Amino acid sequence: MGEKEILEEISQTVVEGDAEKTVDLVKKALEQKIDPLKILEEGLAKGVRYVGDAFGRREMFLTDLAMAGEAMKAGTEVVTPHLLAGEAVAKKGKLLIATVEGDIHDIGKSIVATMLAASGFEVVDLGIDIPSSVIVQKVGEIKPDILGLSALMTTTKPKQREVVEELKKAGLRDKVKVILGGAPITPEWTEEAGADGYGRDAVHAVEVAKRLLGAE
Ligand code: B12
Repeated sequence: MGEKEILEEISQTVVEGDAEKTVDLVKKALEQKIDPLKILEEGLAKGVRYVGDAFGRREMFLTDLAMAGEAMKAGTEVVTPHLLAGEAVAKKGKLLIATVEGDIHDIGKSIVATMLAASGFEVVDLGIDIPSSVIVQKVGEIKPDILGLSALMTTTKPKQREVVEELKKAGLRDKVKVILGGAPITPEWTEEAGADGYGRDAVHAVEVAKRLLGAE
């Protein structure tokens, strides 16, 4: 199987929600030395986004979404160690990352966390559904250079702005750069929320984080 076919097949098995088959194919792709990032974006994520869109059009159901999510997660677990296997990199800074309150989507956030760790950031991942007050408290404790906030739903993205506002109230806003991410996030929203940057995907997130710290 060529690269294109295998990536296509991975995305298809995610759509079908077949975690076992997805894992097998991901292993096969890695054996064939296909770029782990391509496996993530053009294989796994492509499949899960397809299901998300079909769910949005009510052509697929919550169980399909859940199964595709599980297949994506299983595949991601096989790929991520390979992202980290690159050569040693200089330490760049500390990143605190969380999915905002009310939101339990964690696949994209975890990929971003892994990519940033692979690029030399020290990463603290608070997890999912984290209240703004807890995030702000952790910023005070951990003193990260960058705070990453993930929100996958239009209903939870206002929480990103809430965190920025609470950082201001706590006198911490100028001590940390805030980057946003998640499917509904746009540059316009980033500005509206008062954040410093936004990452379209994990590769872009690394670029933006480095740029904000002035480290190339
Ligand atoms: C898988 C999935 C689920 C899984 C999540 C499993 C898990 N462990 O995460 C399950 C089944 C649990 C789920 C549940 C729900 N979901 Co859902 N889900 C999805 C789906 C299909 C894919 C998300 C995903 O993993 N994508 C793959 C990853 C790799 O991409 P990503 O998350 O976008 O992340 C990338 C970038 O955005 C960026 N990024 C992400 N985070 C960050 C953070 C930073 C700091 C940076 C810089 C970058 C960055 O980099 C990532 C890597 O490239 C999306 C569809 C979509 N288009 O997003 C719907 C979607 C987000 N879900 C949706 C809904 C409605 C729900 C539910 C409410 C359904 C329900 N009725 O119960 C619940 C919500 C529960 C809750 N309270 O959060 C809607 C949201 C609609 C809206 N209001 O905006 C969507 C858009 C589907 C749709 N079209 O309707 N979901």
